[in-house]
Amino acid sequence: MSLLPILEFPDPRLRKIAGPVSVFDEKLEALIDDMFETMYDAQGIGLAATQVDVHKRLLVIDVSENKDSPLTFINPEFEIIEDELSEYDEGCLSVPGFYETVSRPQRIRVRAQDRAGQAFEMEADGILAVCIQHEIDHLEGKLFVDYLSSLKRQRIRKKLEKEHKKSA
Ligand code: GNR
Ligand code: NI
Repeated sequence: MSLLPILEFPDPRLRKIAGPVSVFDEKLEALIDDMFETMYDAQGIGLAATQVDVHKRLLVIDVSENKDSPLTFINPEFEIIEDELSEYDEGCLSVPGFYETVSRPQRIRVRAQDRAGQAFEMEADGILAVCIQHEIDHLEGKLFVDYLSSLKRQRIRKKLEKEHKKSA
């Protein structure tokens, strides 16, 4: 297994739209394992393939306290069950150090495939619903900063660009 580098905003590769996963093979299994290792190492609750510069519709999540409930979603789609929005302070491994409130539908139904290609369906609310929507946004090239004012987004971009120059 290996840790994968995580792209950071405003890297233009985070804006690519991911394509469907059609082959369920050992290479995919290895990528999923590396994504979990990378997510746990970074102490994240989710990671989309886009963030590790793989533009395929694949994400991993673990919102459990003990980090013992890994969930893999391949080719995920969701529908809103409850139109009501709820607010959550979101962060992102691709926007390190920044947390801002985002409103999203609070209950969703997700359809996806697991690592064996088997289709499944589940309902989600709370932090899991937030995380799934945040990750599916990544697959569409979208980041949580896109929900903020352009002023806030620009401030975050400038601070991160400065950080990137320092460490370059
Ligand atoms: O680790 C993460 N925490 C988080 C907190 C609130 C809302 C969403 C998230 S997802 C984030 C990991 C990440 O960047 N996934 O794309
Ligand atoms: Ni993110």
